[in-house]
Amino acid sequence: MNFSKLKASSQQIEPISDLTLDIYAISPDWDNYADFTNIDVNVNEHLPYFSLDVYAIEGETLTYKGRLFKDTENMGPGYYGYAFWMGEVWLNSEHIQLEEGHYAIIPQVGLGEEDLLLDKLIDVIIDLTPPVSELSEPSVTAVDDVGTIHGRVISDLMIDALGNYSGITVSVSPSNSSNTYYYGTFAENGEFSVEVPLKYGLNRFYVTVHDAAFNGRQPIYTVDYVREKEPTEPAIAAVASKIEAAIGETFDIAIDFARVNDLYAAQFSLTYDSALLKGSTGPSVALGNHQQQANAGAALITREKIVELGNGRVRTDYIVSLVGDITGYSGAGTFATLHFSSMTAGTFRFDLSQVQALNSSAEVIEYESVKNTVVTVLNGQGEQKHTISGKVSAEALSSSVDYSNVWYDGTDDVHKVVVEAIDSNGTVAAIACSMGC
Ligand SMILES: [Ca+2]
Ligand SMILES: [Ca+2]
Repeated sequence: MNFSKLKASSQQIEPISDLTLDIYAISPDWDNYADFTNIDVNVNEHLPYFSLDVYAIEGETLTYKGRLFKDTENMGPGYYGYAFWMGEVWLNSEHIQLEEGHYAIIPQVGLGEEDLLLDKLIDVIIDLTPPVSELSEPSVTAVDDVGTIHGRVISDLMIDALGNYSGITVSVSPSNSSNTYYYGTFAENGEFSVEVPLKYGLNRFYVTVHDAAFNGRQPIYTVDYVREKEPTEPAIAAVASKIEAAIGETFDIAIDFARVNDLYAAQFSLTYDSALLKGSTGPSVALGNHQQQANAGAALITREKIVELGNGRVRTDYIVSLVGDITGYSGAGTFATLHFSSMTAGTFRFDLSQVQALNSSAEVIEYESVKNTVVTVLNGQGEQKHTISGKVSAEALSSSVDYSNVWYDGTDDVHKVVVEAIDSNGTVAAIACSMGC
């Protein structure tokens, strides 16, 4: 290596390097939060003069504010630290405290103009004022169990100095968990949003908006949000088409289900008064449509068995199932609709039991609750528009009579023929017992 090359390389050694602050924003108000910063620098060669000067940054303009540190004792190479700087400088032999503002610390390694090392400039912000902010109206929006707290940070020195919201922190703590924090995100215009979990009932949150120097570190907003509990609907319910019916007037009991996923098959038993005249049972429209969409050509399987309990009560056991390798039905609907009428007045209970639903993997679907219903049949009210008379013979049942209109209710040797009058909409208008009743 010749001498000229050695000289060239030595000139490339920077007199100082790694001038750093451990925090860039301070609030020297003695509250133990960001009250000072520590300054470190590597001195790489003997410096007959070294100072750290502070300039105010106003746009593109740097204005000298004073001297943070000066050494004229020929500083040797090494690693130097200046601890606990709280924003004081020397200016004209006076020790002064800098005001709030955006400053630059610039090292100087000699008294020439070129000795002010502008390329080593570091920013520091002295800030004693909390951000100015507001909450939106409404302050909370919610989707199910996720709430979002909305607001806006209007102004802060940090925003002016940094040109963005990176020096501002919005945090939210739920009142029941003081160590849990949710943090906000900013839009470019300073609007912030914080997602929070919501429980049922009153949710109280404390909102803190602080800057990087921890001004505003106490909550400034208390936000309340009440999440209403959804009324617990019975998942399966016997629902009467009429609460009151006249003697001879038909009414339906629909076995409704709500909010089910992947329903493939179901069974239920409905127990009712043996004085009632039960007509046909309409199959599930929802499951029937689903079957047609998923596997057209196959018909829903339904099975119905009627059991005389002998205590003045009758029980209908009903099974409905989709057919084929198809996914189940999701949504609400009806398992079946049972048609009734009564020739006697009274209050009649319809009680569900043995309710079970299965999904397409033959797993049991849990239900929240099962609800029964009551229908009162009143004397002499309403008028019976449809009169069914005459007699249907056993032969007729097997040949010419339309099965959709005649429902044969019989077990083994007991023959009971129930006839329904169907109106033009396909609605059961009247039910009469024709034989064996
Ligand atoms: Ca402080
Ligand atoms: Ca501030």
